[in-house]
Amino acid sequence: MPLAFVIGTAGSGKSLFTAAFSEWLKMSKQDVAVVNLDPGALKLPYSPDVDVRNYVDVGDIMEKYGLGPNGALIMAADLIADEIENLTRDIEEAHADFVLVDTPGQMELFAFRASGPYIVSELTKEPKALIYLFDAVFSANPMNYVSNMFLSAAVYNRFFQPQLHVLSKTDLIPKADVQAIASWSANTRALEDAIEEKLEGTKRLFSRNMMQAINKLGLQFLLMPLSSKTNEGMTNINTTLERILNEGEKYTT
Ligand SMILES: Nc1nc2c(ncn2[C@@H]2O[C@H](COP(=O)(O)OP(=O)(O)O)[C@@H](O)[C@H]2O)c(=O)[nH]1
Ligand SMILES: [Mg+2]
Repeated sequence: MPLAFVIGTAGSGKSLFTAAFSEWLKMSKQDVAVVNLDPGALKLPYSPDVDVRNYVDVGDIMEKYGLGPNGALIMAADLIADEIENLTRDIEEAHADFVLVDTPGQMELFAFRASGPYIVSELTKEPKALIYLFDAVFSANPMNYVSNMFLSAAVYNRFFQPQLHVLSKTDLIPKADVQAIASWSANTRALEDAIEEKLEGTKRLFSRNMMQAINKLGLQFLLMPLSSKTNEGMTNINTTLERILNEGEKYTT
C-alpha cells in the first residue's frame, strides 16, 4: 500500500487536509487509512486508524524528564523512531489500499531532525510521496512565497522522495490571488515580475537572488490549489498523487 506524508509549516493546514482528503477518498469509494504522527496533537479533525499518541505521550515525557512543552515535543518527535515497528504493524493491520500520514505540527520536528527521514524510509518499502503545503495566506506575498520554495527545497533535500506541492487554504484569499500564486509556480518570469512589482530594496534583491538560486536546483514547484473547506482541488491532487506513486522516485513537482 502506497503512503503519502503531509508536510508543511505549522498551521499550513496539514491536519485539516488529512481529514478532508481522506473523507473525499472515502466518498470516491477508495480504501484509505489515516495515520497521525503528531505526538503533540490535542485535537484532530479526523479519527486516526493509526495514532503515534498510543506510543508516545508528551505529558508523560514532561513529567518524567522535567521538560517544558517545547523540550518534550522535541524528545517526543525523536522517540517516534523507536516505535517504527509498532507503527508499521498497525499500518499493515489497517489493510488499506492507500495510507495518508499527518506529520507533527512544527515541521522542523519531523523534517529537520534525524527521526523524520528515518521514519519515512523505514515505515514502508512501498511507493511513497510527500505532499508539501504552501499556506496561501502566507504565500500571497512573493517574499514569503520564495521563503516557502526554499523550505520545500530543504525538505526535498532531507527526504529525496517524490514531492507534490499544494497551495492550501485557497478559500481564504481572492481567486485572482490564487491564480497569481499558481502562475508564479508555473512560470519563473511571472514570479520575477511579482518580486519587481511588490517588493523593494533589500527584500526585492534578496528574494530575486534566492529564487534564482533555487531555480538552479532544477526542482519544480507547480502548485495545485486546494481548499480543505470547499474541497477545491481534491480531484487534481488525487490524480497527480496516483501518477507520482505509479511513476516512482524520478518525479518531483
Ligand atoms: N478556511 C480554511 N481554513 C483552513 C484550511 N485548512 C486549514 N485551515 C485552518 O487553519 C488552521 C490550521 O490548520 P491545521 O490543519 O491544524 O494545520 P497544521 O498545523 O498544518 O496541521 C485551523 O484552524 C484550520 O481549521 C482551509 O483549507 N481553509
Ligand atoms: Mg496538525
